[in-house]
Amino acid sequence: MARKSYDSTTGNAGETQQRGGAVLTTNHGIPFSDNQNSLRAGARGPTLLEDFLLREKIFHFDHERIPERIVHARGSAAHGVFTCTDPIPGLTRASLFAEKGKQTPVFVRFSTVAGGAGSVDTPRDVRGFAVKFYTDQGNWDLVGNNIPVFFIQDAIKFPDLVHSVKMEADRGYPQAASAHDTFWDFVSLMPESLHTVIWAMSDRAIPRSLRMMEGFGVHTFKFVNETGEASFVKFHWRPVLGMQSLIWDESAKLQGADNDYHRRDLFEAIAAGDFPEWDFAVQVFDQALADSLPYDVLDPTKIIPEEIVPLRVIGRMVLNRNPDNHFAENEQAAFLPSNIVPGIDFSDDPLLQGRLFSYLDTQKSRLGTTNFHQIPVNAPKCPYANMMRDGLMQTQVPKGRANYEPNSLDQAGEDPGPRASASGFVTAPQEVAGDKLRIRSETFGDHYSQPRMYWRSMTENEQAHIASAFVFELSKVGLGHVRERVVSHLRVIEEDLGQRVADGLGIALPEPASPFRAPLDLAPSDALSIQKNWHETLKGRKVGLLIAEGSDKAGIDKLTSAIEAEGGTVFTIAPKVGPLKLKGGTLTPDGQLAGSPSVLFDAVAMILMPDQAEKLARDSAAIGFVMDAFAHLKAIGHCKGSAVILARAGIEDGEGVGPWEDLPDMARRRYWAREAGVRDLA
Ligand code: HDE
Repeated sequence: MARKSYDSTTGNAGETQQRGGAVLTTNHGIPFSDNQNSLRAGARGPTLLEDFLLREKIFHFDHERIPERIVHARGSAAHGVFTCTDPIPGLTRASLFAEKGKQTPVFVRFSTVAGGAGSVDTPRDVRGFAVKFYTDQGNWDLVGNNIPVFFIQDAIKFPDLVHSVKMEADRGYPQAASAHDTFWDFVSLMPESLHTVIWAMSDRAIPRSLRMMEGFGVHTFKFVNETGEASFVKFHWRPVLGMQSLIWDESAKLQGADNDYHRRDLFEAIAAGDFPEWDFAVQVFDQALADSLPYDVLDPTKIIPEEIVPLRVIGRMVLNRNPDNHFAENEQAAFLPSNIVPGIDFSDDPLLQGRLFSYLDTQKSRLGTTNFHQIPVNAPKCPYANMMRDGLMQTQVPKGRANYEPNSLDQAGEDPGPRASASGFVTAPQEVAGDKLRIRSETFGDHYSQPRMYWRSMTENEQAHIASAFVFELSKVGLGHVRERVVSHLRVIEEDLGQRVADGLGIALPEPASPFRAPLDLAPSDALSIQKNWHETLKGRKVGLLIAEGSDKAGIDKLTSAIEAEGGTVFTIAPKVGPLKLKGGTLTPDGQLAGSPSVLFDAVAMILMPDQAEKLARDSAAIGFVMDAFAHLKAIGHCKGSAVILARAGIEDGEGVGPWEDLPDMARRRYWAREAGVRDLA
């Protein structure tokens, strides 16, 4: 019989009650009768060791955390489906590309690289773009990034790169930032990093949304068809919403306004049925094409511009389901570049070759067992069987004696277990000969031509952002010789870039670095620019609408439906979050002004009565709301009454600033031409 006791959940004297549906039990199924009090000797006496309910609960809690990923610790994930739209059986026997309309489930994890699991979403950083295809021939993990090149050419440099960019070893900072001595010291001594560094200084490294990033397999891989013919292939993800990025000041402010900006954006979009989509494209080429290029296709610091090898779209990925549990799925997801399916093969890219070892190894230390493939998010969705047995946390119960192969147990009527099949994975035959050496091929020796090509492919604004990012990062570097060495490389990429960065830092232009190979003038590629490829759309864009007591409901409704009709969303903001009396009705705003700064939105609007606008014109949160929107080159729509707020902020009507009725059209873009007037860029 339950004893009378003080119920800590209601504050009343009463019997401990069972709430909710399922019965609360221990991990071994033993039902709890009281989840509020531990077992004591007397109402005010000591807790008893015997309390197995308490001990199991605390024991499990104490071990809730597992080691975070050494890189890419902070990630956001979703489930989805890949559909083949253009089958390519002539190129590969990979079953997921065999038929038009064939669907393959996927799990995708996006990540920042340098920060810890609890760090922020919007630092300047490369983003991971890891896709697990659960094909009917096993899992294929395409573990890529949102930047198509990498910092180093050989896996043996990876620990040095990562040590240099992570927080400095003695002081434990900075978190999630490359703007410090050790990173720039390392890259300035490793000119092979320059191509990726210039991408990382560009707007690619501050994406507006995970839904608006491109993804790349980075390395050259191989396709192998039914007859064993192999070709080279590079993999690309193209976001259907188009690429968008943040302004640097905006991304820094977002780190205070919403640490989870990208994670929330992805989760909310999927929850609202606004599913993010990517086209999947391949660049397929042969040895002759590879031989014709002035760089090596095995070098992961190089791209092949799509003007040279066009992209062929062969599929579409839709992310349509949020994880049910962050830990079980996102944290425990284990991606392995070595997970490859028949019809796809590795190239000899030395970075890829090193990755094939690293990821398998790291899962053992992170997930603690060789059986990590049994965790639901990692398990193949096709049947799998082999003779590997036992190990920590074996959750399967293999039957029979056949745990070795070959065996003849079938002759005794027993199940002999699985056998290798001729249709299984076959490595594409390739002649390999050479001396055993520790050497870097001379074909990997040009470190400046492609950064130069990237710089020349940018718009003026984009170039200014890159130069300013270098200035910002190097201004956080205390070691003068490191700053100078970086600028000495930038001069070789492009004199103008070196000069602008030196001027921005206020240092004399150092002697140029001496390249191993003189840089070439490769043709610029428009496909590399975000601004040149901007999709003018409201889809996926969010408008922050500032309202207050007495605002016109008809106007709010009209603006909201115009934005929503084109796939955008409206977030209403008021000085208080409680229900508001409006002219023509009531409305409960989505957010409070102080907690909803304009950095959270792609465009802003104000629909206010004159008296409320007067009041807000004395509130720095409202002034900051429009000032930041203006400085971040966003559209601002306003009513007559709210003009007083703009006047106080010193903002006049002009391109992208006008009546709220024009906002649906204005909100499709950023106003790059405004930038020179609001920011002193390098
Ligand atoms: Fe990774 N990388 N990496 N990496 N990487 C990891 O594996 C590593 C590289 C990438 O969401 C780790 O499970 C080495 C290139 C992504 O779970 C680790 C080298 C590219 C993710 C590891 C590289 C990537 C990782 C840490 C040089 C783009 C996150 C935790 C040889 C093509 C996957 C883990 C996820 C994660 C090692 C270089 C992308 C330690 C040794 C190049 C997206 O194994």
